[in-house]
Amino acid sequence: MALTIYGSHRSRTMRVLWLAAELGLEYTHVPLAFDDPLLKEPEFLRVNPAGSIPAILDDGYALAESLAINLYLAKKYGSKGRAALYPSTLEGEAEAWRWSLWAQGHLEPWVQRDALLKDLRAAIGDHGRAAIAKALSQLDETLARRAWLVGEHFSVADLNVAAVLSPSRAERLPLASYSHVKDWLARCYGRPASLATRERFKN
Ligand SMILES: N[C@@H](CCC(=O)N[C@@H](CS)C(=O)NCC(=O)O)C(=O)O
Repeated sequence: MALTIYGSHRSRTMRVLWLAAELGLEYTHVPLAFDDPLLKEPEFLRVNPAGSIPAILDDGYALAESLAINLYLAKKYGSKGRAALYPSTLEGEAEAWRWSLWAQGHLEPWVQRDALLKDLRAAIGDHGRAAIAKALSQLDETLARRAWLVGEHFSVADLNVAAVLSPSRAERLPLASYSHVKDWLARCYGRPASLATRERFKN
């Protein structure tokens, strides 16, 4: 197996680095920053035609989109064992897709860093805040009923949604009103692989 992960940890690549740590994967890390001109050069565009990070090359297979990368890696390398990161049933798999797509479509656009939200706010008014409240309420109601998003243990679905609510984003959100989300995030980010990844890529 030869896995290369492209992207600085100061980007959405962090969520792929976290997942790789959960799986104990070995990889080559190419820490390109989001504004590195190399992202728009032919060599990188062959890996990701969108010219953005994260992207991976796994035994010659190129893939982009952080949450898709995590689903792919979790399915390929994390499908076995009692606490498998990738759900073992068709329904569980569908739930992992559902939560990942939900996080991408209904959560991530609204929890972008403050600067971006500030720029958007003039155009969107309070809509962004209402959308965040709606998404967090939905997540909180789900987590009031169950400890993890899919199945009985932590899975790639939890990682993908928690990654969108990264600590730097979460600290700006009114999480005190969403105690189940707050507790779940603490459990996700308290995992040894998360702590180790954040320690390893702290600078
Ligand atoms: N939806 C994509 C977003 C990728 C993205 O926007 N990446 C940023 C860095 S976090 C980037 O590379 N921006 C530079 C660019 O798009 O030119 C994902 O989740 O991977």
